[in-house]
Amino acid sequence: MNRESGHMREASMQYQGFATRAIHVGQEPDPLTGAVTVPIYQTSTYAQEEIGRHKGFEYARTHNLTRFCWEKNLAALEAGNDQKAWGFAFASGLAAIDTVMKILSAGDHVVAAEDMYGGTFRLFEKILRRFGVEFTYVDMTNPSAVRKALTPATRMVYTESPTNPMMMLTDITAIAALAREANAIMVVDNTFATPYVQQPLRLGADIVIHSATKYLGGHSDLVSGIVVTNRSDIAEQLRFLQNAAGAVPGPFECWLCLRSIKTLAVRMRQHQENAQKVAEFCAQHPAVRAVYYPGLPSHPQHELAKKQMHGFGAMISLELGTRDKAQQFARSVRVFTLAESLGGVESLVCHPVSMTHASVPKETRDKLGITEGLIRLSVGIEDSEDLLEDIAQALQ
Ligand code: P1T
Repeated sequence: MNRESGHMREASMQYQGFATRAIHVGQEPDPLTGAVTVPIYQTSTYAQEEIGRHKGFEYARTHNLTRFCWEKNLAALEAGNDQKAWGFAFASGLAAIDTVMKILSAGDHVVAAEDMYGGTFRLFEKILRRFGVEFTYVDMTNPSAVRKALTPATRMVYTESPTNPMMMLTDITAIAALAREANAIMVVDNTFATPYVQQPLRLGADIVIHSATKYLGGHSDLVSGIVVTNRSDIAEQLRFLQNAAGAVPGPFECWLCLRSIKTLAVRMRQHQENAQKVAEFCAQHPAVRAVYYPGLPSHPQHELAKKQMHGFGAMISLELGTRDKAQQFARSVRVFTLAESLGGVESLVCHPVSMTHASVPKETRDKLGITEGLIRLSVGIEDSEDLLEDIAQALQ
């Protein structure tokens, strides 16, 4: 019984399909009672038989079986059947990112995507820079810009794909090859895609990060994060850092994630079907100046999306022209809710400039197109007719 086996009994077979793995890996019935859901091990410590003799469980920051099951499950979804991988769960997406960055030391250099979640940028610039880590922000859609930014001190290349909020893609295979040449670790924040849509480790990345608060949790009722790597040397560092820095999630959050992951495949299919309809509807609407969605042929990286993604996700940004128009839209929607976050079953609308990307400098926002008129949609799994009708009346 340990974190490698994830649960008290190993599954005896390798599940081929994604949805089957999502439902069964790490979630085998409890051998003691037959419970088909993993128990919530709500304990901070474990009785030891005598000094130096215990069941492998000493203290819950280090050892918690509900968490181990969740970590094992997501590792299996990101890496597939043919690779060994290790998962590490955290108290939030940012706690996951913060812990991954603690692999670095003062003097190390990171090449990062210029378009990213504002909180990630804030962590890099306002905190990690003070500890002597250097960052260069580049257009990750352009491999030669990445190549130019690499220095002998570069130890990490960090990206999101699709990016938040402009839905730009990183050619993960190409950029991971550049990182490898430079002896740098390739990190992909896979929050917008989910492992159902994209598996960066299989494309050459070394580390995948998720804000599990989003699609993995899927119901807007938890805050959590998780990291997966297929490199044993990195897993060893992350295992040490997870315990030594201590930003672990509680067992209830892990249990909620285990509950939610069982429906990830069906949710993502519906999210994507709805998002494609919303994107196509908005693309032909005269009030919408631009639609940013990798599933539209007009997206500059549509071909790359078809190559490295299984579908196109369900995040869409719209340029409406002015703050007033964005405000009017946010006030008028009835099915969509104005809120930060994304990836829940309910549709949300967000105004990145004033909400998720307020900490990004104005000149960077202007360069990227994060304007006062930009709104971001997280398309939920309601009936698509209701979503289209809601958008139509709000754009009027
Ligand atoms: O909120 P937290 O669980 O800490 O996750 C941070 C985070 C990390 N990575 C990406 C790509 C994210 O989008 C986020 C959080 N994003 C939002 C809250 C948002 O509305 O964009």
